[in-house]
Amino acid sequence: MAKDKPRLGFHSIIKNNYFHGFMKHPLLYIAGLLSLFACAFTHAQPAPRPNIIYILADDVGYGDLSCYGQKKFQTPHLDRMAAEGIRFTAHYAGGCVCAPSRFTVMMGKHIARAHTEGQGQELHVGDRTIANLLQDNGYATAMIGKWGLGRRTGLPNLKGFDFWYGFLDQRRAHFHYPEWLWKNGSKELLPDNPQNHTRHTQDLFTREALGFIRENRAKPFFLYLPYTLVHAELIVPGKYEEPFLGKLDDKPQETKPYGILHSGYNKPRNRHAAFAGAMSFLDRDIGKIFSLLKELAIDEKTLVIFTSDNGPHGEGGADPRYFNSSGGLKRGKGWLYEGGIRVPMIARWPKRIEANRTIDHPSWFPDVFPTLAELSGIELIQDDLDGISFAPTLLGKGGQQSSSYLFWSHNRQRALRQGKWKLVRFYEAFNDITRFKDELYDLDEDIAEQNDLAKAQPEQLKALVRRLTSLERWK
Ligand SMILES: [Ca+2]
Repeated sequence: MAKDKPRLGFHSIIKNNYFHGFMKHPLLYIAGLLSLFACAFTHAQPAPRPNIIYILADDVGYGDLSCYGQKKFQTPHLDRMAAEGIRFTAHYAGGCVCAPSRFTVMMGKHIARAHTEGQGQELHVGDRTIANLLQDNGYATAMIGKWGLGRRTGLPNLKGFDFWYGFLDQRRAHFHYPEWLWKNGSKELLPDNPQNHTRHTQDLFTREALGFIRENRAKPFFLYLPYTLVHAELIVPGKYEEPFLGKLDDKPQETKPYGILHSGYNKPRNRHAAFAGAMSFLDRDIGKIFSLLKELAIDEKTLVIFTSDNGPHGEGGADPRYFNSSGGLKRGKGWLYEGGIRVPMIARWPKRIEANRTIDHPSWFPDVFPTLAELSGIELIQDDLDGISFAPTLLGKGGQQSSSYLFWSHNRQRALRQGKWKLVRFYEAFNDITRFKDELYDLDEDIAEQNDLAKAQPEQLKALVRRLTSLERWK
């Protein structure tokens, strides 16, 4: 059953009030706002409250996991996670590049209402994240990895995270051997790391993630884990590449000496082996997380979700064509065809989520906020979100509602999915919505978006165009 989401205007009212009084009593004002939100926005229910680990990989394509069809390498821990949980085949990121996509997952709103499209923007003062909600309802919370949602009003500690570690900005996060990382607002120095490659961020993020889980095992926790693999720079420790050397049609490339940050990507010597190695590195750490959950006897209390923020990239030497990283979908990162936005998504929660299921329910990042709220027993009283909880699907219950539409926007592209139909629009110029080309696809018959039905299905096209036109008002 399709459901239109209400729009209450709550978000903008709060935002404007804040700026009015901020200069005089900022701390009091923030405290007041938080209590207002806590009272008006939610109502806590006693139980059950699972731990939640939301793992957001960077630029992992729909076809980059062996349980989603990858043939050139294996991802055994993710495959096992899928076998023990549920695998979504029609889950969408909120955008086709990093930051916009992440805004939608944190805020539960589509890309235009999350007031971002490009990179380098901030969460505003009044923006309420899923972490705010869980924190206010007794969860210990952590963000470990790449934040990318602000360095001032959008700092993770202002957006619901008790603990945060990693990169604040996107640009530095392209490099896996930085000379420092943020830890709760202080710099953790990693001297000589860029030169000597002593500490890969994947190891550091996992170290902190395992530490946070261990430390908070006795209380409900929310761990947001936006890893930076497998985004460029495509440099991983040799031991991960080694199993693939000579096996993936590599032609060794010239590489520069290491040691210069932010001067462009260094190429991996064996780019295919490096990519397969990076995926193996990521997969290994998924295994470490599950091992710890079992060791601490909290495996059955913990929901783990794995997904990716957008489609596969070709940056820094990556070769998505060779690996079929889009899994047969059209294009990849930066496009609103399926390859840019449809992503792998696996959820595992022993005894609550039935094992070994595959589901084609269309869902997307804005759904994550209400889903986690529902699974945590938090009732959203004033629901200003664009997402719809997919908790009924996870738990195998009936009554799953569907969004009446899914919507994406990126530069001069727009895309809209309604049921099986998808409209892709290309504007000819920025800031001119009068000149464009529309394409229409039937995703049930043509998931690869090869057969444009815009001319053959004028009525369907008209229906989607009507909706798209109404959504342009958010721009
Ligand atoms: Ca990304």
